Amino acid sequence: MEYFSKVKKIAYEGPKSKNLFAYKYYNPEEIVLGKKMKEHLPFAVAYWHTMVQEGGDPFGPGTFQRNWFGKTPMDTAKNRVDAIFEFLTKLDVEYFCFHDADIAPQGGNLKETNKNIDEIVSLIEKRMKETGKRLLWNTANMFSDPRFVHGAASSNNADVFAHSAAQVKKGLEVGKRLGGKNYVFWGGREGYESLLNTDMKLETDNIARFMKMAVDYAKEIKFDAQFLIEPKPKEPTTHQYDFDAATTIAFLATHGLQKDFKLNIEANHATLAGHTFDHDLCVARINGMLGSIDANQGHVLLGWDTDEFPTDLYSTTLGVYQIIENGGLHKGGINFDAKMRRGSFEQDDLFLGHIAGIDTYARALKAVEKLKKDKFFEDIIDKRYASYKTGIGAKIVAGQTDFKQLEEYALNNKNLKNESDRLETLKAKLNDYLY
Ligand code: XLS
Ligand code: NI
Ligand code: NI
Repeated sequence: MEYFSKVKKIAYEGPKSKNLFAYKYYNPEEIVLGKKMKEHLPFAVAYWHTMVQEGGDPFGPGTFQRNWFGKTPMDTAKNRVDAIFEFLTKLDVEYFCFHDADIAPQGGNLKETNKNIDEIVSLIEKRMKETGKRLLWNTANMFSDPRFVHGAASSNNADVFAHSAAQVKKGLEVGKRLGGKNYVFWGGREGYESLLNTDMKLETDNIARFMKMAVDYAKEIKFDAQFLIEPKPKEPTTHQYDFDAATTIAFLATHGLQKDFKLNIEANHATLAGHTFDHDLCVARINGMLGSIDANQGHVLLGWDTDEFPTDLYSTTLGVYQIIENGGLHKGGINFDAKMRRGSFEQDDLFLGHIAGIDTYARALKAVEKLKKDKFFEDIIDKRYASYKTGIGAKIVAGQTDFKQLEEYALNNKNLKNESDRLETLKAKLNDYLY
């Protein structure tokens, strides 16, 4: 059956087009900064938001009209496979991402669950071959089921740790079978509510043990995906262990895991942590840890993970700038971890949300192209740090000086003078590039 029968393949029609179901800026084959747009921006659709969300909120049930519900959970799961591949094909997006729990329903026990997964994975594999679509990453949902009430790898209950290990083991096998490019850990309930009852050292050491076992198993089965950790500061727990990029990098370094992992940076998680999107991307990038992106945005007035489609050109442009400075995302991609607002309940709205996000990233890429051509940021940085190019500054950077020399320099220096940043002018100039 055709699930989106009213929608034809979304094509580039240019900025003047009035057709809602068309790209105005995303022109996949267009060359920007030496590469095709689609190579700069390897988009992915998130199974959980697009196929599974029903649009409920704490005050009311779901509103989303979807035509893939079947008689049994397995029927629905099978219909969803057909629906997502139709969606990817019509949207002209190459990648998708999923949690184990998104694709197949839980059985009465682990064995039955794995059987359900295998059955659905066979269907996915078939559709991937037919359509050429690819798996950007998969992950394990170790937060929804009540067994994860106290965490997964950080649970106080070793049986839950073991169950989680079995789940990730299966996830790695599935990732390998489907040729997944990355494997993601978002530490859903890996955090704590209160130190009154928490052994933080044991919990974080256990997470590290868990990660090591995952890396070892992937090697054993020759699954060469890039492992990614997705930082998030709060929600659901008060103190999430992977607070932000810096905290997560420190955790990986402490436990000797830095070379086995990179980060999946989500825009709304960065802002929840009190950072900008580009801040967390930059922290990851300068540490050689920028792996992939969960594209979305928070609402400026709401303090939680609202997972809106990214339409803010300002923050997206600064984000794309970091991708370009990173030399691209390599194995990573741009996954729309974004959902429709409850009021956008028609099934076609799923296209419109993705088109809005994709066009925003495309416009951002074009803005970055102009910024790079003008050496906008390069000139600012060059000028601002010029004192490190010559004289004492050059010596500091080359590691050719010490405190005694620096004291001597300071004692003789009659001319210490700072310059104004003129940040207001810079911000106003940046606006010229955005619209
Ligand atoms: C939740 C996370 C989640 C991860 C995948 O806030 O963003 O959706 O991306 O588990
Ligand atoms: Ni995410
Ligand atoms: Ni999120």
